[in-house]
Amino acid sequence: MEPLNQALAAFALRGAPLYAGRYGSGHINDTYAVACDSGLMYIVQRVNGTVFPKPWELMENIAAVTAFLGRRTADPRRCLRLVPTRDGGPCFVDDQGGYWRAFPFITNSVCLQAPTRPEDFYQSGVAFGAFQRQLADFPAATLHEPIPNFHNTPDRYRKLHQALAEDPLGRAKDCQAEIRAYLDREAGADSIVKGLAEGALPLRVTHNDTKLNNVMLDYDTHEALCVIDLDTIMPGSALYDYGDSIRFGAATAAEDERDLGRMGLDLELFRTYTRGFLSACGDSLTERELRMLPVGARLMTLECGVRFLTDYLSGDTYFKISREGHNLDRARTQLRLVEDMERKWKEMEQIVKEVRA
Ligand code: ADP
Ligand code: GN1
Ligand code: MG
Repeated sequence: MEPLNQALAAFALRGAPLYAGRYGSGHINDTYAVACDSGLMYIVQRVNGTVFPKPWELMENIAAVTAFLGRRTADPRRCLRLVPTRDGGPCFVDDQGGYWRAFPFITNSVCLQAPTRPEDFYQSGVAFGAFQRQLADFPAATLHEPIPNFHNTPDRYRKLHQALAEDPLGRAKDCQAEIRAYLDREAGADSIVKGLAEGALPLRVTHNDTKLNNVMLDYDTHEALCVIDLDTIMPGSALYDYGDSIRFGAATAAEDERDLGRMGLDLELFRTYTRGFLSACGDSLTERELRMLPVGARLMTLECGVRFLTDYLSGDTYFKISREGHNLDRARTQLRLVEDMERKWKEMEQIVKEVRA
């Protein structure tokens, strides 16, 4: 039997499946929408075993977090739930070793690739803020790390130094100015990791892929319903999730824009997201976390740039590229964004203050 059909038979779906088709525009997993004769719909997904070499760890994370959220949220549209297998397990392994999971389809919802208006970005802040608040007393240290050291910025710098030392394709000579600019910013890049290690920042559940397309909104009102795509949940800092949303969503240009003059921080979008995020979780963050929100935005941008530069120097082995120098272009936009944040630092701090007031 085809792995998909094995999976459809394995999960405790209500009714017999009438239809199963590829669904959505995720880049990682194989996602199917399934319609049953009961009238119910499901999402059935095969986990990408290359990106996630230990899928059982990631499934244990998802099972623990969704069970915890489910106990706090009665509305099924406001929290992702796992459909168990017929023998009560959280996932199914097909005869080729593929890991599958199933979720009830979130009805009357939409998942946007880009905001249709600033309010959509606000609502994604509400969704990720609510996720933080609801998980504030989850024992984060019990979670696995599907990708170890994911947001360990000093470790990302260590990898950059290694790539520079090896320089396998002789590319370092083409980007001396960028290398210098990134290395100039290495001091202080440990502020979140250090804060976590010293206990000054609390260890929390982090999502780690806080883009708009991992949030379900109500189809009619575009109001936030819930966060999806829980593959990269790990223990970490709330500043990671907030920071990465700003890096991606409050930038004035795409991550791979070649015209660097177009890249910068949109302070109004920064305010919009911060308002949404804090409206949902402001009271569960500590004073230090709140003060460090701009630090989170800058460090996540810096770190992502370091990763792009490292991948460029190493021969583009991690991030998919579709043109020569694609990763260097990305490293350049991130640097531009960091520089613009440094220029607008006082305004960023002021906006956080105003939103908190
Ligand atoms: P990927 O890791 O590949 O991005 P996602 O878990 O984000 O996978 O799912 C891919 C797409 O499937 C989402 O962008 C969304 O459109 C849709 N989707 C996922 N889960 C649900 C759900 N429970 N209800 C409705 N749509 C969903
Ligand atoms: C990757 O797969 P995608 O595009 O959602 C990366 C993120 C980076 C992002 C940069 C698992 O995310 O950490 O911020 O690219 N995800 C992983 O575009 O490495
Ligand atoms: Mg996704």
